[in-house]
Amino acid sequence: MADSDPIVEAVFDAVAETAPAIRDALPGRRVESGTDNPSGESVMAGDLYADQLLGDALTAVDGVGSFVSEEREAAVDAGGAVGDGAYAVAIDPLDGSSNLRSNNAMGTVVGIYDAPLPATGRDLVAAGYVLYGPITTMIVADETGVREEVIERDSAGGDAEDGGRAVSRSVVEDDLRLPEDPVVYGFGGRVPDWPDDFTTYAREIEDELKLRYGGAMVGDVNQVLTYGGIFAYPALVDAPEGKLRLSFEANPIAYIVERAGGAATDGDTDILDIEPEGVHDRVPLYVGNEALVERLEDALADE
Ligand code: AHM
Ligand code: MG
Repeated sequence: MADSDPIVEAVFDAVAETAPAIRDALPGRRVESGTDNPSGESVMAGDLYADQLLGDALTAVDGVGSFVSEEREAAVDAGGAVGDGAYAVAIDPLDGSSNLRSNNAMGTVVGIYDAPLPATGRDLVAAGYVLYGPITTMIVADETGVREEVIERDSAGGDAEDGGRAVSRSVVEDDLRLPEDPVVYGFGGRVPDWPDDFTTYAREIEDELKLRYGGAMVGDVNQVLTYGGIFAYPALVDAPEGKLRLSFEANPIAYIVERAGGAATDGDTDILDIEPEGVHDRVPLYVGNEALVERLEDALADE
């Protein structure tokens, strides 16, 4: 990758350094916290803990002017003027946290915007996610491309020489591209709740690709990045905006997949061009290999 932006690097350092602590804290936080988030969903104890750790770490980064989280109603002012040298960082602290009970994959999604939120995905300067799988990986995307890193706690626990950093980031893939021949698909929501035009498209895809759906967007999108294919959390008959949030989930994922050579749409418009009304807006998300996303747009336009 080309010389990277020091603020962006500092944000990903902070996320990487928080990841092992989040992971360690999960075993005791697999229960509901008793509160709802601004989207009206029940929050797990793990969501709250991850939100707290990431909020503390990211608001301490020089150059982060504002911190916005899926779990918080309002932005946290971190000092510095967003759009004038400072960035707004949006996170989904624990994406797929309903997988805590069943012990399946989860992640942390990060979007770094050069504009106060709500903003469009065109204001992203970088985006990424941590995937808490059998190993902890971090996908980092900026204007130069996409890379995959493995995050590990240093066995020495950090020392004075490296500034006390207790976590290492090792690049394992420095130019991640979507494979040209798609292999997997994963579509969210109950089939009876899908609109007919999407169901017709899904029936075609089922004949061509292999189902991989794990209920955590980060895990499911990582399969698409690895093997090629398409992930969707579609518009539903009773929820035309789908489930996922534009600022915290859809925009960062669209940015990553587009930088890796793929495409992302709400069914009609490139996700990155969508003008939000509020920071917790939801949007249908269809993301993956360009040809599959184009076919999806055609299928939805036919109705
Ligand atoms: P969350 O951020 O509250 O965990 O919700 C988002 C998650 C996504 O990771 C995933 O794609 C979707 O919700 C799964 O929903 P469902 O359980 O309806 O399949
Ligand atoms: Mg999420």
